[in-house]
Order: sequence, then structure tokens, then C-alpha cells
Amino acid sequence: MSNNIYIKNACVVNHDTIQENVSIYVENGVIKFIGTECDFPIPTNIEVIDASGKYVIPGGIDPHTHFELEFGGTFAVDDFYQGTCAAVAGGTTTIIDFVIPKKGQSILEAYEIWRKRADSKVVCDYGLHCAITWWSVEVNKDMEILAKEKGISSFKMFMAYKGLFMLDDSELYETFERCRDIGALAQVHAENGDIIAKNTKKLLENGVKGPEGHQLSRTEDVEAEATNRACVIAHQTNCPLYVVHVMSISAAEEVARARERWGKNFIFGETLAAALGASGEEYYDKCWHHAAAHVLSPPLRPRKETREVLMKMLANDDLQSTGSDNCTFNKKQKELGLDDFSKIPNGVNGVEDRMSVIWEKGGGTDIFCAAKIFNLYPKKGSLTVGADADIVIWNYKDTRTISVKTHHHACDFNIFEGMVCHGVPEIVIVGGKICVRDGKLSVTPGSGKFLPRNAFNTFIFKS
Ligand code: DUC
Ligand code: ZN
Ligand code: ZN
Ligand code: ZN
Repeated sequence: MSNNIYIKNACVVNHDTIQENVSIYVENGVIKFIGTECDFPIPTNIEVIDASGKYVIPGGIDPHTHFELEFGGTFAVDDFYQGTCAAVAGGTTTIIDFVIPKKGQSILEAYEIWRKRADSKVVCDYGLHCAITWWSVEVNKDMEILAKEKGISSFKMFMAYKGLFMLDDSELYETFERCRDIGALAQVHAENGDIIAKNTKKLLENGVKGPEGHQLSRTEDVEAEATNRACVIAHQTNCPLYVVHVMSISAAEEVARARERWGKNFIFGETLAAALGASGEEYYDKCWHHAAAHVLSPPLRPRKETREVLMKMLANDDLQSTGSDNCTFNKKQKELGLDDFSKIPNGVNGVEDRMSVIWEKGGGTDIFCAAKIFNLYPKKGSLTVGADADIVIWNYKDTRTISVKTHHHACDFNIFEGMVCHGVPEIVIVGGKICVRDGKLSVTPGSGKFLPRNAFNTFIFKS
């Protein structure tokens, strides 16, 4: 039997069209035909999938992961193998991770380290963003090399993590100018790091040591202020901006307002599966490990309506995409912050369950936007002739219950534990190979490829 695949009776759902009762022919990892069966009859000796009664959708894109990231003196336990296994099991067939250099480290050197970690382990294609964690003439020069020669066309700057990764406003201004000049997209982690440092000190002095202190030190207005400031700097420097992990209603409103003022092709906002599927009440759970497992930055919010409002804003195009920020730590690792919430390693799971959570909470997916914004479209994010054969047969009639007992992560906790999701990625095809069938994962480490992403011409972002 050949390695090619024929999908029949497919209802193909792209962002702009639905084609009912069509056939898809996949050859050598690429979609070669979509149309009626009589125009392309089933070849002999080929794997045939009957997709009757299901949706056939492009494989998901998670634009925000941190596999095996060193954070707070320990390493995230999902490495590029287990992280991409979890992704594929959940219907995500492309991830974009962040190179995060240490302060003072060459960003080119950090890039090579990330490539080396990922290349031999990934089971789906992946791209990289690069964080700018310190600012110098050398970093300025290397950004252009990354953009022109290494396939990095998005750079993330931190407005939080004072003393570690944080840049001040004049550094943000200069990095944004640099992004603009090399045709890259600027990204920000928007939280006011100075205020967080003050609040943290005060809370600890007053005896607030538990995970609830994490939420109390990084309030919604602290996120919204930084979001607005980043948008203003983007406008001042004429540099397109993507705000990662928008976790609160107030910050999302800042993104929406900036889009109204300065253009829908100029400011973009991403929210997280965690923000749509988990609640900020978890920080007050009686069980310390349970509460600590939900610690990520920015944190989950106390306002009850946050999840619904963020989902609505995603549907209205006030926000454009969802990531997972997958950065998983085991209970034991979280204990680094047993006596001090500010030492709890930040991060949660999400790369596996992101698509199911969005489907369950909102009834759709948003694969197209991430593909467009990160210059992967139409090779990724579409089911069209010539696109990569990253295909999900989505059984919307079936249900699954999310659990640590069945997930594919390396971590011992799942923040969506017990959530029943209507919608199951029944078959997942990655690069023309069936990697998930009947709940079983069949993958090869290193089978995914690095996706170089070209820099943009800045004018295409102008509104
Ligand atoms: N936030 C997290 O929760 N983890 C890793 C980095 C970040 O910004
Ligand atoms: Zn961040
Ligand atoms: Zn618990
Ligand atoms: Zn992140």
C-alpha cells in the first residue's frame, strides 16, 4: 500500500468556505486534490478514510509554547517530544515556541540551542519566535540576521519580570523600531513589572505567601496599563504589534481600542486556552498544589465573566488568536514556591486541550488568523491544493473528558481536569501521515520540520 491518503465524504471547513461531500487526495505530505469523487476517483492500493458525519479541518496552530524552558531554577517538563505529542493528540499540528536568551546571552547562540533541542524531537512542524531579554548593539545586529537568514520574523519583549527579562520603555521603543525596520512583528508580554515588584514585596511583608498572592500582585489594571503602553509605543514607532496572552477583560479592551484607533492590521491580540477554560478562583483552592498548578503570568482573573467576555471578543475579532502558553511543571517543581508565591514556576498545560476547549466554549476554531499573522498561510491553516497535509477529522458528535490520567503531557496535573468537551480530533494527519487514530498516537521523534518564517514587508500591515 502507498503512503498516500484518500479522504472521502468530507465536509471541508476552511475559514471562509465549507465544501460538503468532497474528496481530498494527499500525496507525499501535500494536498493534491480537493473536489468531487467523480473528478478524482479513488486510486487503488491506498488508505481510504470515510469522513461522513464529521468535519475535516486544517490542523491547529498553537502560536505560543514554552517546551523545556528553564524558569525559576527548573525546566518545564514537556520537552519538544512530549510537547508536540500532546499537541498532535489534541489536533494541533504546528506550534511556535519562544527562544528565550538569558540576559547577556547571544540571541544567535540561544536560537541554535533551541533548534538543537527541537529538531531531533518534534513530531510536527514548528516555528520559533525570539525574545529580546536585554538590549545592546550586538542584539540589534543579530535581530537582522535572525530575520534574514534564520526564519525568525517575530520578536517578543517582556514588560514584566523585572531584573530578569524586562525591558524599559526606551528599550521597547528601540526594539520596536528595529522590528519595523527588518519587517518583523513585535510581540509583548504586557504587565507592569515595576508595580508587580512593589506589590509582591508588600504582600510578602504582610504575610501573604500562598498562590493567591500571585493573582493579587498582578491585577487586571496592571495588565491593561502595560497593554495600552505597548500599543502607544507601537503607534509611535509605526511597528505592528501582537500582544501575547491577553488574560483580562480590561487588557482585551485596550487591544480592541488600539485596533479601532490605529488599524486592524496593526495591533493583534492573543488569548489563552487557560483564560477561556479555567477560573481565577483556583488560586484560593484549599489544596496548595491545586492552586499553585494554576499559576501562570499574567494570572487567571477573579472576575467571573472573564471567560465569556474573552470568548465573545475572540468571536468579534477584538482578539485574533488563541495560544496555550504551554509551560508545564510538576507539583514537586511548583513547591519551589511553597513559602513564597513569587517563586512558584509560572506556567500551565494547554497545548493538547486548546482546540477542544475553544470548541467547547465557543463552538469554533481560529486556525486561520495565527497562520496569517505568523506568515504560515496558506501552507498551514488551510485545506487547499498545495497546502501541507496537516488535517484533522473532527468528530463533533463525540465527547471526551479531559484528564491527567489520559493526557499526553509529561506533567502530573491538568488545569482542565474533568471538563467534558463535545468535539474529538478522531484522526490527525501530520505531513501526510496518520498520527492519531482511535485515540492512539503513532509518531516518530524528529519527523517534524522547522518552519522558517519570512519577514514581512511592513506596508502590508498598514491600515
Ligand atoms: N508566563 C508563564 O506563565 N510562563 C512562562 C513565561 C510567561 O510569560
Ligand atoms: Zn509571557
Ligand atoms: Zn487539588
Ligand atoms: Zn509565554
